[in-house]
Amino acid sequence: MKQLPIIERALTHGERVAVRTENGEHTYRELVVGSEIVAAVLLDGTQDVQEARIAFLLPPGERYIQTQWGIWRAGGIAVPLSLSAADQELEYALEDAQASAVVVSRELAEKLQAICQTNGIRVLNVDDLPRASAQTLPEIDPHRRAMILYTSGTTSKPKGVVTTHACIQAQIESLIQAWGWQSADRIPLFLPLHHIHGIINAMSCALWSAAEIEAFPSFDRETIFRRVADHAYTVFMAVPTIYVKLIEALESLSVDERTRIVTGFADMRLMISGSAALPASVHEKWFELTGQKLLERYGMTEIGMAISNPYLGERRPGAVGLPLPGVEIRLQDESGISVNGEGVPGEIQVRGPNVFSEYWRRDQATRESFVDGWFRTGDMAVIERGYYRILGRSSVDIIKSGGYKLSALEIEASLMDHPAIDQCAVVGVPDETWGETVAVALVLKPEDELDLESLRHWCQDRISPYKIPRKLLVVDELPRNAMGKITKPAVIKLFLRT
Ligand code: MLC
Ligand code: AMP
Repeated sequence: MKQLPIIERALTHGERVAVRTENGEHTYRELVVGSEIVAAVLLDGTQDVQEARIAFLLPPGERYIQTQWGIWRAGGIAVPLSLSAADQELEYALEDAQASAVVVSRELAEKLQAICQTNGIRVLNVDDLPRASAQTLPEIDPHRRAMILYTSGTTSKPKGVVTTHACIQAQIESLIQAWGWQSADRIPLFLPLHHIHGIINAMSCALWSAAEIEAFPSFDRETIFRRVADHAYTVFMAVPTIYVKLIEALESLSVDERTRIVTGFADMRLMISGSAALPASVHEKWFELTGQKLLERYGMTEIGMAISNPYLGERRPGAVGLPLPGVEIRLQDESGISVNGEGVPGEIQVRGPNVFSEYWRRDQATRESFVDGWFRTGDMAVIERGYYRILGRSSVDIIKSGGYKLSALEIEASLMDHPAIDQCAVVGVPDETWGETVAVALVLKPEDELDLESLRHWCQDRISPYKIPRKLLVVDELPRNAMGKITKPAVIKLFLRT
C-alpha cells in the first residue's frame, strides 16, 4: 500500500533518533508505530475517518508527532490546539472545526474535559492507548485535506486555514531545497506547535530529512544556552523577539560564559529568523556577537514560506530576499496593477502549490482573499537592489507581538464584555523586544474606574496571555473620522504621545 511520503520516509529512517525530550529519545520507527496505534483507535473498526476533524492538545515531543501522523493515517484532518489558549478560545476552535475527537495527554486532559463533555466530543488520552494495533489503514490521496491551523486576521474571530497533504509537502520540499536540510541536522524545537513556523519549518522539515529534534515544552533561555554551549544543534529557528532576548542575556554574562555559548551559535550551519520583521540592528548585533548572519525569511499561515534570503549568497539585513523554489510572487498596487519594478511598493500576492486551499467553512472569506488565483497577503513590500523588503501590513487591525499574529478586533470584542468598558480601541504600538505590544484605549462607563492590573487580571481566563493588553490609555473620547468610525492611526499617535 502507498503510504503518505512522510511515513514512507520515516520507515526508511528506522532506528535513527527522531526526537529527544526530557523523557528520553525516540526513533523514527517508534513514531511510525505510535502513529499506527493512534490511527487504529481513531478508526475504531471503520475504514477511514473521512476528513473528520481531530483536534489535539499535546506538548511538543513524540506524542505530538505520533498523533499528528496518526490522524493523517486514519484519513482525518489534524487540528493542533494552543497550549496557552484560554478555555473560550479552545471551545471556539473545537466548535468551529466541528471536531469529533480530541487527543490529549494525561497532564492536559483536565483542561478539555468539561468543554468536550458539553459539546459531545470524544476525548482520547494518548497515554492510555493500546501497545499495538493490527488494523488496516486507508490509503490517503495527497489532495485530501490534512490540517487546519487557526489564525487571526482582519475578522474578529480566528479563521481555520486548511492545507492538503500535497500543499504541506510542497511547503516542506521548498524549504529543504532552499536551506539545505540534511540528515545530520539537529534542531531545538521550542516554538509553539499550533503555528506554521514550529510545525512546518522546524518540526516537519527536520522529520522529512531524517534529522534530529530536541523538543522543549516552551522557550527557556537558560536551557537553550546550556545546550548550545554543548554544541547540540546545527540549525536554529526563532522569531525576532527570541534573538532580542538572547542578545540581552548574552550581553549580561561574563566574557568566559558568553564565549562558551557564542561558540555553539557560531558553529551552527544555519540560523533563521522569521514570523515578524527582524530589525537590521538586531541582525547586525547578532553577527557582531556570534559571527552568524541570520537568514531572514517571510511567510504566512496561508502560504507557508514565500520569500527568503539565500542560504548561499548575500543575507541582507532588513530585507527578506527572493521567492522560494516553487513560489510565485507579484506585487500589486491599490488599483490592481502589477508593479514588479524596483522601488515601487505593492501588496505581496502569492501563487503556487504551497498556498492553502480554503478557510474552513468560510467560502466568502476564501473568495475575497484571492484575486485571479493569487493569494492576497495584506503585506506591503518593495523590491530594492533585487531583494524584497517588507514595508508593513495594509491593516492596522493586525498586530504582530512576539511573532504571534493578533486581531485587534478579536481583543476588542473580548474587552467589550468588561462591565466598566463603554468603548475601546486596541492597537499595536512599537516595542523593541516584542515588535509590537498590545495597547488599548478605553472610554469607561460613567463613574467607573479601571487600571491596567485589574484589566489584565480580568483577561486572564478569557484570552491567551500574549493577547492581554500591556498598555492602557483611558480617554474621554476616541478619535473618530467623519463617518463616526474610530481611527486607529490616530489612536496609535495618542499612545505614542503619552
Ligand atoms: C509574553 N509577555 C509579553 C508578551 N508575551 N509581553 C509583551 N508582549 C507579549 N507578546 C510577557 C509575559 O507576560 C511575562 O511577563 C514575560 O513576557 C515572559 O513571558 P513568557 O510567556 O515566559 O515569554 P516567553 O516564553 O519568553 O515568550 C516569548 C516567545 C513567545 C517569543 C518565546 O512569545 C513565542 O513562542 N513566540 C513565537 C510565536 C510563533 O511561533 N509565531 C509564529 C506564527 S506563524 P511577566 O511580567 O510575567 O514576566 C507565522 C508565519 C511565519 O508567523 O512567517 O512564520
Ligand atoms: P501568521 O498569520 O501568524 O502566519 O503571520 C504571518 C504574518 O507575519 C505575515 O503576513 C507578515 O505580516 C508577518 N511576517 C512573517 N515573516 C515576516 C518577516 N520576515 N518580516 C516582516 N513580517 C513578517
